[in-house]
Amino acid sequence: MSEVVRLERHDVVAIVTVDSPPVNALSAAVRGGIVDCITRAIADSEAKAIVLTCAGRTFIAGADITEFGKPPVPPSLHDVLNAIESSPKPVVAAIHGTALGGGLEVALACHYRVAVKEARLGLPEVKLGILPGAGGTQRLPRAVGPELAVKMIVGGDPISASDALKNGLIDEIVEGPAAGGEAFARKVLAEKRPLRKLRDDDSKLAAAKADRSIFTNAVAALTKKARGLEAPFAAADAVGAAIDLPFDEGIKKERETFLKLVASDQSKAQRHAFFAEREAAKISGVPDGTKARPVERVAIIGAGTMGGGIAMSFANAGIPVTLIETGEEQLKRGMGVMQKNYEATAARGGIPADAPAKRMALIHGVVGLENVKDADLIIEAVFETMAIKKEVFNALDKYAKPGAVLASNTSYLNINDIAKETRRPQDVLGMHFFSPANVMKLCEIVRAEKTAPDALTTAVAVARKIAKVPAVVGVCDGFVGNRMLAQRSKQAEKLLFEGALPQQVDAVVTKFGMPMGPFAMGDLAGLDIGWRSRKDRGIKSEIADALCEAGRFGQKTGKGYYKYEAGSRAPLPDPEVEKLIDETLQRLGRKRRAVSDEEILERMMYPMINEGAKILEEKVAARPGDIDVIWLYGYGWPVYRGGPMFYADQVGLKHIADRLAFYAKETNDPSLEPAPLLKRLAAEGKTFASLAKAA
Ligand code: TC6
Repeated sequence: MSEVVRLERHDVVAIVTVDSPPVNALSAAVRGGIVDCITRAIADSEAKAIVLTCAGRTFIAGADITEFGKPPVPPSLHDVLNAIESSPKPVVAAIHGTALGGGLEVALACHYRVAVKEARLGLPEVKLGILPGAGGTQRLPRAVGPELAVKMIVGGDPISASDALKNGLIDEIVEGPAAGGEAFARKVLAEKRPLRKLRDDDSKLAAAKADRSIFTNAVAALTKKARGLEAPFAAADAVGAAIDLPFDEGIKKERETFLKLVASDQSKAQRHAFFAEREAAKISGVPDGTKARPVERVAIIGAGTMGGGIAMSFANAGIPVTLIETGEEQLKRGMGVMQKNYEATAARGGIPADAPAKRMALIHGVVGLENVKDADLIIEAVFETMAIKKEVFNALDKYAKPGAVLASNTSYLNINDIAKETRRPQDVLGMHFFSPANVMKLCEIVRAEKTAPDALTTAVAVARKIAKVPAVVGVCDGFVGNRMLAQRSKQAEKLLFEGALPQQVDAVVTKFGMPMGPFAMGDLAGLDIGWRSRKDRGIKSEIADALCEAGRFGQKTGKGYYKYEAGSRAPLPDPEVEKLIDETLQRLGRKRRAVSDEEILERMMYPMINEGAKILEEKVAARPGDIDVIWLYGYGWPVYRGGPMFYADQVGLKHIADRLAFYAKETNDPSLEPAPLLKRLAAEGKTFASLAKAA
């Protein structure tokens, strides 16, 4: 039987090693193993000091999240910490990889901490909708002071080993974790250093005790962006308790808040998002062990908004790219936009001052498609017209080296048709980035009919390498995200015909937690694009057409569904729009009715969920969690609502199916009829999540 925690002794130093892949999470077995080994090391009269270290790729990366919500199994994490902290022999944590959450809390209970220089240390619990529940909110402020503690606990981002050393979180940077930890333990013994217990050391709290603004200012800066989230505020309160209360009372408060948060809907949603993101990286239907093709050189075709954003994503990850344009003029313009973009970010303090030059040096701009010849991955980001895409892929077939993965960034077009332009359809797939591509994390990886498994694996691996969140989807109009969004847009427009105003619809959607409503989004994207395309197709949309005929193209003309003051992007409701809507409805012989916020919310969300059900049935998405990931990372769906399919399960599928059937009848709209899969699950009292479990 393989032991998840083992004990050995190198003369006077006992070494406790956690060995529980993949990330040494604190499962019941690991907790039990640590308590057992620490107890045995204390009992071993030969051992004078103890090192706690980990095998594999990382130090303990946290509590075992899969155990949350299940009945607790002893020993608790508090029992583990007590066993360590109360040890009469010094315990040294030796850290490599990531010491996160409960992992860092274990280290904080040790008397000393050392880490290798690549290590990262953090308390990311807020990202799971909880707070550090094993003393982290009380010990970390005592280790590094409340200001940095707030930053780490309320913000949730880890810090580097060198910052940890600078701020007193670790005692030394070492070469290798186990050997370094052992050497440090010998030093502690030789120098007869005392047992340092953070619980007993309030020295770093003194400044904030005297001037609470140190703490409140740090909290204000971090909670600004936490709209709708419960955990960051609760975490801030818990750190406040470290300043205001004795240690044991602070721990009690932390524990109470932890138990409340871990049972909350928000935390369930955020934990779902964590696992859904990791599941999404696993491609269904691809044989186990399928290896990604090596990608050393990347070429991007088109230096427009999308191509430039994609190139920046690679440069941000330190990967050189060749950016190809058809002419010097276009190339110069594209390179200029990226340069300006980087400079603006640096001026805001978002990246170091020398980053723009360093990153631009990684983007090699050239003219001519023949420059793709050395690339292992080629991403096409030219105009969204099938004829042009076909032309490009035709040429790529001629110039690209054998085995190169050929990706299109199309957001709607049929990848099967694009692949047919080449003699290597097995190498062709979609990599649909979202605008602005250097910021948005989602990448829909589109699997075409003939895409080879290893081409898909390559695209997923590359996306992760440039810090994107990949989700594999099938071919259909708009793929997953935009196909669902189209249903929402359709209902948004219909609501205006029935009596709602743009600001009412948008307010309901933003109150739900989306960053923007459909009309503000339309103004941002520009209303003229849709207008032209409707004209080409001979389609009418009276209100949107009337706006465009009045020269209201959105933000770029200072007015659209809203008006905008010069230099501002803040949408302001405009009585002229209301008048224009009234006139249009009168002309069409329609009467405005009062539309409730509840109806707006249901008609914004449920049709998208219905489309999601169709997408699952057609197997365009493999799992409901993949759809959630797409909405979380591509459209700003609030993480505390877990994604549309998770949200649907919370609301109840029967309710959603009933309401859709109701609206289909009420508004005479057959597209709102519940999808067969939704109907079936609703009738069986099941959830979308049950499909993932059955798969
Ligand atoms: C906490 O500690 C609270 C304490 C209070 C208690 C009172 N549990 O991300 P990867 C799995 S809260 C269970 O692909 P990487 C993951 O699902 C926790 N499983 O790897 C995946 O499984 P799969 C605070 C976990 O190298 C596999 O490990 N800690 C956990 O890109 C590999 O994961 C955190 O929030 C876990 N805690 O990144 C840290 N962590 O292979 C969460 C990972 O079956 N973890 N798995 O799909 C991370 O941020 C990253 O996993 C990483 C490694 C940076 C540790």
